[in-house]
Amino acid sequence: MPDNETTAPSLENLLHETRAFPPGPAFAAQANAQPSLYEEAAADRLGFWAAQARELVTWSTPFTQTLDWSDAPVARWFADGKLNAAYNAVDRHVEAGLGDRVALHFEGEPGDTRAVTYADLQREVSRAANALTALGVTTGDRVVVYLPMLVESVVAMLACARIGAPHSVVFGGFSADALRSRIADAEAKLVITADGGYRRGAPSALKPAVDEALAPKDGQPATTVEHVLVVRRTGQEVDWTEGRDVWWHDAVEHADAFHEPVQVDAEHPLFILYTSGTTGKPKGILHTTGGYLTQAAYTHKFVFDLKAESDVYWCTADIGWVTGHSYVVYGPLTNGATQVIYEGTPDTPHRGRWWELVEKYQVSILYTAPTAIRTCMKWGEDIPAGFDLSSLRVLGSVGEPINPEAWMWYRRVIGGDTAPIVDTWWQTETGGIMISPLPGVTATKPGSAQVALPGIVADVVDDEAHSVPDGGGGYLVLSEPWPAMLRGIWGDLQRFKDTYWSRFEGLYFAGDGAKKDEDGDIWLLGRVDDVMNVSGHRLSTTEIESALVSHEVVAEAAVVGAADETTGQAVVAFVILRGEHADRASTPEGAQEVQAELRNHVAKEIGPIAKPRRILVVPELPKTRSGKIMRRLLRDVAENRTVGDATTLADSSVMDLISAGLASTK
Ligand code: 6R9
Repeated sequence: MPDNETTAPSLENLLHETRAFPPGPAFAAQANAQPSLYEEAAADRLGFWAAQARELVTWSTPFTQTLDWSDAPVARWFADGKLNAAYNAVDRHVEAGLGDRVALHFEGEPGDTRAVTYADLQREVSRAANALTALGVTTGDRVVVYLPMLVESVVAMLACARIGAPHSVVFGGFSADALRSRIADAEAKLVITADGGYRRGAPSALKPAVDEALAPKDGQPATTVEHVLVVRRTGQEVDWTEGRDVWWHDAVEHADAFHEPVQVDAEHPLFILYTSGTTGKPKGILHTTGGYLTQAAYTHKFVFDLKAESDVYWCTADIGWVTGHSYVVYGPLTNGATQVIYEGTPDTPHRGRWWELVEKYQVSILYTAPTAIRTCMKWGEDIPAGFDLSSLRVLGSVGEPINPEAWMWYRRVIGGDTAPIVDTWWQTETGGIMISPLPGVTATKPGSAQVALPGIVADVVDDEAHSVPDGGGGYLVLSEPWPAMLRGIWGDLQRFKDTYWSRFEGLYFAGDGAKKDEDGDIWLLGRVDDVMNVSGHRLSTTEIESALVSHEVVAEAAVVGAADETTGQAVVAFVILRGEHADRASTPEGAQEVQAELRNHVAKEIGPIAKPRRILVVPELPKTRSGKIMRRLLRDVAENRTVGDATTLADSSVMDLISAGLASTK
C-alpha cells in the first residue's frame, strides 16, 4: 500500500441507502436456496462442503479427506479424490440421458447461430482432446487459449481439462506483448487462436498478434510453443508458419470422436489465469480441479437459482476473464444448464442487440456487469422497452460495486420490478462467488453484496485486523479457506504469500475496502491498492505507467483511476515529457498529437482496454519524501475536485504548478 495515502475509501452516499426488497413468496417457495442452508453450513462447515462436492460433482475416485490446511496458505481440498472436469461438464449429462439438451446457443455477431447439444459437445471436446494429444500435448502441459467468444473457445478449454493440460486463457483484447509475456511465464507448449472474430460489424484479426508474440524479440530465448492451432472464423488472410501452424478444422474435425478423459487428482492444476496486480508484472493465478469445480457448481446453482431443465442462462462475460471461466464454462456446464454465448458487442448492429437475444432465446437468468448496465441506462430505457424481457427471473451483477441508481434501473427496466438482483462479489483469486444475496432468501439492498454465502467466512477488519462493529468500515478479509481459492501464483509462491497473506496474520486480504451496515450487511467500496477497475476489468496503475514510460517521449508517468459514470473508473495519465520532446506539447495541436501517440502506444503494449481516457502533460508529479507518487492528489485533479492535503509532499508547490498548467491548456 502506498504510504501517506488515505486508505479508507469514501462512498458515504451508499450508507444512506435504505431500500430493501424482500423475496416474493412465490419465488421463495420454489427457490433452490432455503434459509436453513446458512445454518447447515455454520453447524459443520467442512461437512457442508464435502456434501456439496459429493452431490454436485462426479468423482472417479471418491475423496475421504475434505480440507488439509497444514501447508497454509496453500490449501488442499478433497485431495485424495480423482475426477475429470470435462467429464463432469459434459459426458455425465449425456450418460444421464440429457444428450439432446442444448448446452450452448451460440450467436455470432453477424447473426450466424449454432445450437450445440451436450452430445455434440461430447463429440467436439473428445475430438479436440485427441487433436491436442496428436500435437504432443500431455497431462500437465500448459496451453494458451487466445480466442474470441466462439463454441470452439469452450471446446478448447474443456479439451485441455479432458487431458489434464492446464489452460491459460488470454483475453482476445490483449496485445501481442501482453500475450508474449503470459506465454513465456506459463511456458506454454501450444497456443489455440483464430484468424479473427467479429467486433462492431467487422472482422478483427487475432492471428497476427500470436505471430508477433512468438517471434524472437530483444534476444529473448526461443518460445516454448511448438504448435499454433488456428480456428477459421472470419476467413481473413493469415500468415502461416509451416510446421508450427495447424488449422483447427484439419486437426479436430478428422479426429476420433471418442476420448477417454484423464482422471486427475483433485489438486491437479485446472487453469492459470493472469490478472493485474499492484506491480507491473501480471500474476498467474493458479486454480486446481476438485475444489474449484465444487464451488463453481454450488454457487451457480444457489446464487442463480438454476433449474437446469427449464432455465436459459446467459452470462455476458468473455472467457478471457474469470467470470467466463466459472460462470460460462465450468459452473453452468457442470450443472447441465442451457446457455447463450454471444460473440460480439452489445451495440452491433443496434443498441437493442442484447435485449433482442433475451427475447429470442427466452433468457431467464442474466449475469452481467454494472458498466454494461450503466451504458444501457445512458442509451435510454426505450431501447429495452422495445423487447419482451418477461422471461427474465434472476439478474446478476459482477465486477465492481453497482451503484444504487444502476441497481434500481436494472431491477425496474430489465427485471420488470420483480426479478431478484444478486450482486456477487468475488475475484479471479477466489475462483467462485463469495459474497452475494441468495434469491428467495435474502431481502436485497441496492448497492450491497450483503452476505457471505453459506460455507464462506468473510469479515471487515480495521488496520489492526480487529473485526469492525456493524456500522464500521475497513478492509474485506476472508477468514477461512474455501474450496475454489487460488493455490498460488504460478511460479512464485512467495509473491502469493506476500500479496494476500502478509497484511493480516492468518487472514486473506482481498485488496478491497468494505463497510458493514447496521444489519451487518457488507458494502464493497472498491480497491484500496493501485489496481483500477475499468468496466469491470482489473488494470494495474503500475503496468500502464510502465507502458507509458517505455515510449521515447515520456520521462515519467503517473496513472490514476478517476470515477466515471459509465465505466466505474477511467484511466487518467499524467506524464512528464523528456526534455528534448517537452516543446512538442507547447501548442494545442502538438499536445493532441503526443496524447494520441501515447494512447496508441498503451493499446499496443497492453491492449485497447488500458488506453488512458485522458492524458495530461505536466511539468512535475507530486511525490512524498520517500519518492512515492501521491496518486490521491492526482485523483483530485482528475476528478475536478479541490486538491486535498498536500503537506506531506516533498515540494508542496508542485500541485499549484500542475493545476496552473492545466488551467492554461483548458
Ligand atoms: C469476478 C471479478 C476482482 C475485483 C474485486 C473487487 C471488484 C468484483 C464486485 C466487485 C464490488 C462486486 N469486484 N465484483 N466489487 N462488488 N459485486 O470481477 O474478478 O476481475 O479478479 O476482479 O473486482 O474490487 O477485488 P476480478
